[in-house]
Amino acid sequence: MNRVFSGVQPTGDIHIGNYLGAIRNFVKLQDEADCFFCVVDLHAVTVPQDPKILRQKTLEVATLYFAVGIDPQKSTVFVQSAVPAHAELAWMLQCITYFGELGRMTQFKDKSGGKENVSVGLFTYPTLMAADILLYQTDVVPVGQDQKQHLELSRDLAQRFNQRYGETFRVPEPFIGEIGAKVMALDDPAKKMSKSAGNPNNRIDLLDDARTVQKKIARAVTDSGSEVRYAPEDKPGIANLMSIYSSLSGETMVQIEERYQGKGYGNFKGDLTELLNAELGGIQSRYQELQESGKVLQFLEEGAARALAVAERTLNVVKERMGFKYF
Ligand code: AQP
Repeated sequence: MNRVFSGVQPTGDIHIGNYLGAIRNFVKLQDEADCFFCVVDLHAVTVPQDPKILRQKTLEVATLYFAVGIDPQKSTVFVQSAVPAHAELAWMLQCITYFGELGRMTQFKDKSGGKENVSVGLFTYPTLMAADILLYQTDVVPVGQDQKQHLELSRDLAQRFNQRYGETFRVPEPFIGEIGAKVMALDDPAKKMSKSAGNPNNRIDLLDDARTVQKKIARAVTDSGSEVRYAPEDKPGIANLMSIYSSLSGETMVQIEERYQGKGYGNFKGDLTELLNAELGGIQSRYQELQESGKVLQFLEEGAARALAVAERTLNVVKERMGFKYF
């Protein structure tokens, strides 16, 4: 059985980009693979966080994992900081990662914005991500398009370590869905939808209520004209909304174009709002039930125990190979 690993940062409100690009695929994979899904709170502190809010957001992401359909009996769900092996392996991998490799990471360039006073953690974050993945001898990593470059580094580091110290890590493959792999911002379709964007109209959050969704879709940037046509170059705003529509309805772009021929943006946006609210409504009621059940911490504790056992096995081999084993 294939091993799957992926994670989400508790850095803000989880949006439909995180859902359509990554989390929804987690649910599908859990029936065919041995899955490990993590809330990567150590990654979150690469930028300043209020500890109370971080804890609250970590539990929120975990609850959302279960609310979208990740089953704690089928998948191992846990919080990264509960398994110390992640930070330990990250250090060892940092020592075989080149400065130039990390300097080329586009996400670091975007997030640091060329400033000097960003944390070293933000720079080395892709190495921690490699440790997360390699610890579990992962075959497949379901991620959105934006994580492709980081995943390539994980593959390079696995191969480099194996070459220097002997076969130790499985070399992971990305799993990037065809539709929804890069959901763009509603207020600026040139940028990706993002938790940390200042303007909340950038995104639809999984916990947005129906009225908020309606307002955000109504305000979403479209393009001049009124034709619902999939043309990412000429009509990036409407193309992005069509991708979201297609991810939710399963219809192709041609089917959507046919359905809205001569009907204009208003009709299309109204139906998209309904599709979104139907999907989010189900997630939100399960979220509510899970919160009331008080079971999330118990699921996370059980998940951490399972993750710890697997991670320790890999870490022990790594220590032996690197000359860190004495007793
Ligand atoms: N816009 C997106 N479209 C499709 N997939 C996306 N992902 C993120 N944004 C989009 C995927 O969601 C998973 C979890 O993301 P993350 O928490 O690791 O952080 P990120 O990639 O940096 O996402 P954000 O939302 O932009 O968060 P912030 O603002 O905190 O950096 C990943 O698989 C990612 O590919």
